[in-house]
Amino acid sequence: MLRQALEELGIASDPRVSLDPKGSATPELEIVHSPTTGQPLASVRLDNAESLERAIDRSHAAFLRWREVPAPVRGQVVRAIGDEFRRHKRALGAIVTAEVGKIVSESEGEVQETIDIADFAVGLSRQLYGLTMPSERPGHAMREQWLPLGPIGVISAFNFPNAVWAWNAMVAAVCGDTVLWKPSLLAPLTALASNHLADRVARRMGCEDLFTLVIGRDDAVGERMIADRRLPLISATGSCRMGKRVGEVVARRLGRTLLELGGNNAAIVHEDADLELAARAILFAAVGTCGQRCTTTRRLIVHEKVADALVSKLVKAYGSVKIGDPAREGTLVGPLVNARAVEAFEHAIAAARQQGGTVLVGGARATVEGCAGHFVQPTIIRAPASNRLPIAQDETFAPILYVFTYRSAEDAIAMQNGVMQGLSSAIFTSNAALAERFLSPAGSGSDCGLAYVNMGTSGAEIGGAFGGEKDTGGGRESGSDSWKAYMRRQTCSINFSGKLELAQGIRFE
Ligand code: UN1
Repeated sequence: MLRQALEELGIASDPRVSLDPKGSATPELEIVHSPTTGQPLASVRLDNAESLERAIDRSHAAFLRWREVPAPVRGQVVRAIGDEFRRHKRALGAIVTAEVGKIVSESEGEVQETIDIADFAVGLSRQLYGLTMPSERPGHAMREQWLPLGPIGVISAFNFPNAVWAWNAMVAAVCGDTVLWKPSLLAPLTALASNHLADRVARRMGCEDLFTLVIGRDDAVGERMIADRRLPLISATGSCRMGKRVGEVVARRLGRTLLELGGNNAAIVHEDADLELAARAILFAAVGTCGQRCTTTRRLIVHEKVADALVSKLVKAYGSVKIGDPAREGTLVGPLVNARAVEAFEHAIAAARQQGGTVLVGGARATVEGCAGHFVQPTIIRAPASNRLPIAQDETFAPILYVFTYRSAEDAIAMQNGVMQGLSSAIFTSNAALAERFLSPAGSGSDCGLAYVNMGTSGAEIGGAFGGEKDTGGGRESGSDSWKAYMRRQTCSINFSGKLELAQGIRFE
């Protein structure tokens, strides 16, 4: 299946890849393991300081050519790339499933995000609007324009190995930028396939090196990449720890960052909510992708009057989700990505128990016949009556849902905001006033970048700006006016009066 998909996408014969991996990882070689079987799938030859240097040079040279191409013409290249992803959606989805263990429908959903953002970027290519503003001087004009920025460094995580690159790459491309991509070492095959698809379309249309891939370790490649002044923007997705490092190094050279880091997302369920709808939404948001989305619901904050009713619905639903091979139809929960993720899952559960939490369902590894990979049981843990459960302050990338109860909506909002991260949030209520309170224009409601009403915390559409506040990093990717992060702004003033006049009425004669 994997070989077939890699062949369809033209990378089975890539000299960097061997589908018959032998030995173990070295500084120059990474072994990709299947999260489902634990077995090695492929080895991938890694980049080093010299090949990174050449890659940045190529990307920079390509930028100088690409920025001269009119934006709507750049859009035509992105349109063709989107069509290529449409054609190969299934094959690319199969690689995502094999490499990171997402169920097929979610893997294909992720490729769909790529197709959608390509469509969005095509439209955007004719809408990179600047403003005009009235000048205070007669015979003068003022306007603002948006200019290409440079080669953009993109660092992506394993959990959205295709779509997060595309959010950056498709938008950056219409903005006139080139993209240098360092993917997670847990998902290099998806990166090779995605970059190859985009690159071959662009090449066919006469545009070389718009999309460049560097696969490497943090010390050899990552650190050098973020320190390099030729990359004016580093857009990084991953842990808060990684983002703080990127932020620090890039700030030292006064570069720009776009950071999309951890989340610790809560769903508030009020006493008047439709509990059936809430349970279904929370099930997908907490258990989907085996809890490995940055938007996963990790905390349930439920009104004490409906807590038992909702929790028993959830416990029942958790008991019936099918855990198994993510490539099989009917599976809803695939494996965690690796053994370390299983350890983190177990550590969080042990800590929660020690802190007085009660495991209501799950709480252990899961066994799947014929698959020796990293399976765990989706888990619900009820916080003690005091609501004190310090482990719930951490983002554990696993399907663990902590349950807290509340009496007043104000307390619920304060609890939802009471973590370091600020990515996604949700409220379930049939009370329009409470929903509006949650979204208050004063900013006193949810403090997150994403706020949902009667929907789960995950599954954003590409049309909105995606990202969050506080330790989530503050960056915005994808739709709305996120494109402005990939361009530089210039304020232009033009004197057509034939006379020199200074602003602010200054006379200098
Ligand atoms: C991520 O987990 O890094 O909103 C991205 C969502 C997806 C993207 C998640 N559209 O869940």
